[in-house]
Amino acid sequence: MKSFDHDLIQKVNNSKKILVTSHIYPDGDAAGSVMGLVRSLRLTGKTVDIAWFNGVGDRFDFLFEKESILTPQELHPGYDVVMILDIGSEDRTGFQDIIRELGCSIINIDHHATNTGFADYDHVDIDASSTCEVVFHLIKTAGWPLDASVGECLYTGLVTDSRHFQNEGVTADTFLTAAELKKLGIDSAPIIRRLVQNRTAIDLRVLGLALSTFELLCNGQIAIVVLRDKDIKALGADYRHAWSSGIFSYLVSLESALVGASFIEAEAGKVFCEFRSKLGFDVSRIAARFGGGGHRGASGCSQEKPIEQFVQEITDELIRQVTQFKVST
Ligand SMILES: [Mn+2]
Repeated sequence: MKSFDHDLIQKVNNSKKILVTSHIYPDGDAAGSVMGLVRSLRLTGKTVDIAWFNGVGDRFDFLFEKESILTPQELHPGYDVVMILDIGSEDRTGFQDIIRELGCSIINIDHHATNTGFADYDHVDIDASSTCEVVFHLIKTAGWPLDASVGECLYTGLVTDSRHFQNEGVTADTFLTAAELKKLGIDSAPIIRRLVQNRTAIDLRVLGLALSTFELLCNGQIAIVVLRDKDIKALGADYRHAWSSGIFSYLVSLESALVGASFIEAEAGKVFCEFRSKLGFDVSRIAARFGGGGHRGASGCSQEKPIEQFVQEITDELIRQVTQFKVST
C-alpha cells in the first residue's frame, strides 16, 4: 500500500463542505468508492455532496438509496474541496470545466496506471486492485469512521474491480482488505447476489447476440465482437446493455485468447471499445492510444467515427501488438 501524504488528509480534515464525484457510467468501484467515502466523511459531521454527470444508472442503485445525486448544472461554488475518485484523467468526469469553476482545491484518488496527475493533491496507487481498496486505507490512515454502512460500499468495488478476486492485479492486500471489511459485519451475500445474479432478460439477449457473432484472429489469441446499433435496437436494448451483458469477460475467458475487444456502436455515431486481457498483455496502452485508458487487464476507449473504421484501426493495432507479445513466465 502506498502511504498517504499528510497534506491530503489535512486538507480533508480542514474542509467543512466537500463534493465527491467519479467517472461517467460508474462501475462498482466508482459507485462503491464514492458512497463509501461519503458515508465515512458524513459520520465525521461534514457536509458532503455527490455529483455525477448523467446520474449513476440503476446497476448500483442499492448503494444510493435515499441519496440525492446532483447534476453538474446544480453545482454552485462554496465547496472547500472536490474529491475525484477512480478517474485517470479529469475529462472522464464529463464536467471538468464546471469542477474548475467551483474554484476550490481538487483531490484525485485513484489506482489507474494511466492517471495523469491532474489535481492539487494526487494519490495514485497503481498496485491497488481498486479505488475502494485505496479509500479503505485512506479512511483507516486518517482515522475517519469505518462501519458496516461504509464497508458494504467499499466491498462492492473491491469485488467488481478485482473481477471477483480473479484479476491478475489481486494482491494479499486485496484479501486482507476484504477480510477487514467482512469483520465490520457486512452481509456480503446480498451484495454478491446483486452483482452477479442481477442480469435482465435483455442483458442475456445482448450476450447471446455477442456470443453468436464474435470472431477470432491470430490463432484465437484475439477475440473480437462488433455490436451494431441496429442489431442492439432490434433486441429492444440499447448500447449500455453491452456493459451489463457480461460479454467483455466472456471473450477473454476463451482459453486461446490473450485479449478480447468488444466494439459497441451507440446512437449519434459514437463508438466504444472495451478491452479485457490476460497473461500480462497490456491493453491500457492501446486504449490510451485511442483516447481512453484503464488498467493493464481491463481498459476502454470511445471515439466518434464510423464503426468499421474504428474496428479496423484497433484490430490492426491489436494484431501488431499480439504478434510482438511474448508471454512472460
Ligand atoms: Mn477502479
